[in-house]
Amino acid sequence: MLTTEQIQFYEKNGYLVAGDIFTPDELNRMEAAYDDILKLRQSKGADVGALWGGNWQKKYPEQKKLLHTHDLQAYSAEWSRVLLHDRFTESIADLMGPNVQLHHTKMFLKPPRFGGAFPMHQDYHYFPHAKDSMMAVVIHLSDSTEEMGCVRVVPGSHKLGVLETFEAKYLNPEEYPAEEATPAVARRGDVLFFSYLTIHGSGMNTSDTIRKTVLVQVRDPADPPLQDVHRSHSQGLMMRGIHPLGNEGTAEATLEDRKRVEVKPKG
Ligand SMILES: O=C(O)CCC(=O)C(=O)O
Repeated sequence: MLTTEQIQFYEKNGYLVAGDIFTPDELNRMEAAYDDILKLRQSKGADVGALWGGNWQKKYPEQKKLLHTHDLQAYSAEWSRVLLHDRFTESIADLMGPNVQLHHTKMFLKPPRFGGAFPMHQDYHYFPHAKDSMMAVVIHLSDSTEEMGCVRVVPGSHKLGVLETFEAKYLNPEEYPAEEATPAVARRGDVLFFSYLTIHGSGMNTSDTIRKTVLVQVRDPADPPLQDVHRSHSQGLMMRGIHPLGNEGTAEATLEDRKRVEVKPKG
């Protein structure tokens, strides 16, 4: 359970790093399953390399691709279990409210010696929702220091609303320099929560150590999507609580269904 101070910190800053959610044994199993998923995907010839396109990359000429795979729960029961893990979902509910629904999962492995960076952005632009309940929950399977390219956030930026994007859905790097953002340094096992309106990105991994994370994107089930985009495996799974609307307004519903739900389009 998160403390009142942690909840207040999240409300004020739009992000929070918290520990003591997973046990060392659980983390070992989660990491072993993470490694197995990546090996399996690579052995099947899947393209697991990712790097965000656009001119922002010119600043990082030496950067390598990240390794990346969506939908961990489609490959591993260990990761399906994480989605229903009591302390994990309880900590999300402490910040979001009692009902927590899955949007998608993805892993990132940032290789040592110049594993790729992320330009500063808001996740809103990838999957806009009516009530902005959407939150990223990043589970750290390794430490994540500044040198390792930890996530960086702009505290309080979730209160700025939806910002204009620049090139490929990121924010103007001149206006929002990654170096000036706050490093969300984390230790193995720590969980980073941030709103999909919080401005964030990350630097390259310039260290000799691999950075391993899994990002679980979650929402309140009563918060309908504004566009039919970014569907993924198990989307709509209830991770905690109940779905107060039934199917209506969820990713499984058709756009026609969603039109019946009162939504407030963003400007
Ligand atoms: O893991 C990172 O370094 C950043 C991830 C991120 O910004 C995202 O997936 O939106």
